[in-house]
Amino acid sequence: MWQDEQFGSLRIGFQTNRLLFKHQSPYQLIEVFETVDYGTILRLDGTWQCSTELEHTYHEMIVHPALTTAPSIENVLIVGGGDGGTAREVLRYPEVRNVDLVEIDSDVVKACKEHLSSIGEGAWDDPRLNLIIGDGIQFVRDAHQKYDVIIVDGSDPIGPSVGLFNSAFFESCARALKSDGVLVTQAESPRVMLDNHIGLIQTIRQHFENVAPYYQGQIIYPGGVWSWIYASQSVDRKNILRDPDPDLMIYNTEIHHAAFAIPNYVQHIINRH
Ligand code: SPD
Repeated sequence: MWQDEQFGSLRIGFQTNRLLFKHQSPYQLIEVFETVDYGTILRLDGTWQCSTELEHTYHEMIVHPALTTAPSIENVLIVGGGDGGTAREVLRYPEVRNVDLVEIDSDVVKACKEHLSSIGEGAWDDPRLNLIIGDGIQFVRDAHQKYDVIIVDGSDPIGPSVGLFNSAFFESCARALKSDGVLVTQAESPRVMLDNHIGLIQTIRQHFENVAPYYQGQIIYPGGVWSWIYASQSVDRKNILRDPDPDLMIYNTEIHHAAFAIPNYVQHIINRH
């Protein structure tokens, strides 16, 4: 049986063996499928999130550009990321002392721990991880401490993640970050969600001095190429301070520098604003 995500007139489909889990949480429809070739896959409100076989690119790219360049990485906040993959990558660094992971939907965490457990791996049992079930937007707004790194690993700007794309949220993030902290957020497909992508760059520029989108291919999301945004007040994203783990599947220092190359069709629009 084929299952897909439909994005306008585009479909991204997987051949699946069976449905493992389906539940309407207070926030979204959660579905988990066993695929024929790509492991177990999570779909939220009809949109693919991660598969056990194809998740590494996304989780490595959302984490390591920030974690290799931020001057300090002791205290990290993850907003979203209920599958545990982003936490797993952050916790590779022995310098990390505390990770607050704020996920709005406890049912996503439950489903991922049960059906996609290889994604979170040991992260869930790591004493440095502090899982908070709650609204990440409110959490950042009320944050009393300052983080070294904030990573926003939400879904698309619909449903529970819509507030993770607006100016007020990034204003709170700027306040909750140290002056030499680094923020990274997932930033949609530049190819088929160009307005969202450009809009997010402009929004984050209202609150951070240095704002740079970066890119990498993704099989499971519409458009085939995905993006993240790196933002800081003072940190030089080109200055890699820590060696990446050589066991990573994709991320290395050359990928780091290459990923920040901006395609012309994006650069031309950025130049006009
Ligand atoms: N179109 C879906 C974008 C989802 C990005 N977040 C995925 C969560 C993986 N931790």
